Amino acid sequence: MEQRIATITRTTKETDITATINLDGSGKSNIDTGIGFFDHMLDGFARHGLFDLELTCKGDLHVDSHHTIEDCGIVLGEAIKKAVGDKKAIKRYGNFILPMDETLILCAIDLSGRPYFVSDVQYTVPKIGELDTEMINDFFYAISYSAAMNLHFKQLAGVNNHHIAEGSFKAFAKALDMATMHEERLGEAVWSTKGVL
Ligand SMILES: [Mn+2]
Repeated sequence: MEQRIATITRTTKETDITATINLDGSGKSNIDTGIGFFDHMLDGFARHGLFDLELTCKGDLHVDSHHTIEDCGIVLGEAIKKAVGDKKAIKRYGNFILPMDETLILCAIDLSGRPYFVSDVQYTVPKIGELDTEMINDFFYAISYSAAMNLHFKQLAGVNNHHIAEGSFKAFAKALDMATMHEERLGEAVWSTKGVL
């Protein structure tokens, strides 16, 4: 099987980011975004999706966290898109309902080639550690657009904001792992009536 590894580097006046993802990894990660809680979330994403992920970001955190988090989403989405490649023989759809104590988060993905993002996940505090909670949906929105995926989140339950955030990143990891898995019965085919995704 071809290696499904991709590296993306993106440099602007606001951020300098390099990300490498291996879709067929073992959950190893090396993350440094300058935002501790965000690193914790991306570490959980790699571990629970069994992706290997290296991501470093030098962002303008003296302004605020907006550029760093949004741009990390853009770059991670581009890396996922490149690593998935021609989408031959992948399951395409993935979903997971992830419990974390009182929290329950549903994530559903279609690697359709068409970006669309829907989420009703809500936070009741402005910050978790140094992460601005309003940026979490912006992060996933950026991924859905740059990876050209349809991405849905439903918050089925949740009180603790740390759990809601972590449940979302882990549910996304599990759903993406499922969507990127190979389906042997497809042979070399792409799972679409159109023949391409
Ligand atoms: Mn945690």
